[in-house]
Amino acid sequence: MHKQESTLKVEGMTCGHCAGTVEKAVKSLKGVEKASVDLAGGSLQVAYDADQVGIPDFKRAVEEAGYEVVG
Ligand SMILES: [Cu+2]
Repeated sequence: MHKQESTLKVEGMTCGHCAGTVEKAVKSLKGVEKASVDLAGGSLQVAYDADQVGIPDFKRAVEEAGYEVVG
């Protein structure tokens, strides 16, 4: 168990539905404790166990949901 928090910049989210879709996609990954989108800031904050999951997984999940991680 290696708890970590990261914030990613996500492009393409325009409303609460988008935010919910992104949160759900990332939360479904094993090892993710919390995923929350700041729609105004275009960012996604994730709390996770770095032994199980990491930024490349979040990036893939967001992109599969139809949005783009830009940083
Ligand atoms: Cu939307």
